[in-house]
Amino acid sequence: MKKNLSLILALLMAVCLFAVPAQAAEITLQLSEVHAEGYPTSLADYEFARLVNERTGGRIEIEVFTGGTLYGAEPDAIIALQNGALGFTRVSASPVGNFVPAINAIQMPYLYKNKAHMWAVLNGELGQGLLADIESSDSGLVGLAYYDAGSRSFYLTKEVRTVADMAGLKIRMQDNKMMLRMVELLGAIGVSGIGPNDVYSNIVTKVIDGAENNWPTYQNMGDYEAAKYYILDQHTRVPEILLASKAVLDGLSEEDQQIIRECATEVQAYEIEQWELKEKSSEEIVREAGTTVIELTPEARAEFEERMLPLYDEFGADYKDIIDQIKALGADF
Ligand code: BDP
Repeated sequence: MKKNLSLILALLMAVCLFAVPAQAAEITLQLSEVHAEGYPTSLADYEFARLVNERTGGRIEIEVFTGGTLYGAEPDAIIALQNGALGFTRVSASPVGNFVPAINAIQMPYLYKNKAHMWAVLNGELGQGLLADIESSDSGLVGLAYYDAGSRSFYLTKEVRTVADMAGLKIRMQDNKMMLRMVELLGAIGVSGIGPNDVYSNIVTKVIDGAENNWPTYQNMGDYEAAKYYILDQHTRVPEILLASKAVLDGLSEEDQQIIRECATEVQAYEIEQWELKEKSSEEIVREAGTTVIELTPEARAEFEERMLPLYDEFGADYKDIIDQIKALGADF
């Protein structure tokens, strides 16, 4: 009888333990992402949120909003960070260049020999120094980590094999003055202010003749169904950046800030892994769909590179030292 009673008591206690609701988060922050569910950066956002939640014992919850549902235009998400209206956003380094011009130094055209060169720079002293510059500038932004986004190429509704073929084409560019100037140097017309989720409809309605991006975005946004020429000029490698609001971070304890920084850095390896898989599968999908993938002749490619050279003086002069060091590092790759 006694034995039964203690068994019942033990059972009751176990039930009570499991019935206690999970501790509600003390702090809930939001993260804005333009990509759809399942895209490498979206997966990374969720992993970041999961790690932060776990390491703060459930005290901090990060709600991830994908597909641009919170902010469809990356500059708007960045401004929301500055105002403290948003906690985090994962964006391309490109729009960050309009807020922190030094960030243009890591996304100059034809800067890196290859992906390994880029990662040596980003995860080395130069890249980490520039990431820290985001925070020490008066931008109100904190750069937490870089993620991969491959290389960007033009995609158009018209066949382009040389710079001359670019004349007069209307091309959607990211919201970065340097990128707009880039297409101007090619004789085309840069169009900004179009969020990545609206590129497809703007091609279909002929507002633009195309845009530029990596394989995954070209495929995932469905743009490859509207602009059927992918010109493999690979003009830039623009990494992704996970940004935080300085105002929001400052409101957290030192310990929590530290956890957030560590988790963002840790997620980089995971994002790169997911990126590699997606880059391959996207390229396959695009090629199988009958897209005309144009490999430029070495001469044509050299012409693209040459025409973009003035950007180094116009936008890179203040960071010449850093850019020269980045280029010098290329000798090892
Ligand atoms: C993609 C980036 C995304 C940008 C988009 C764009 O992942 O953050 O918003 O390009 O072109 O590659 O706007």
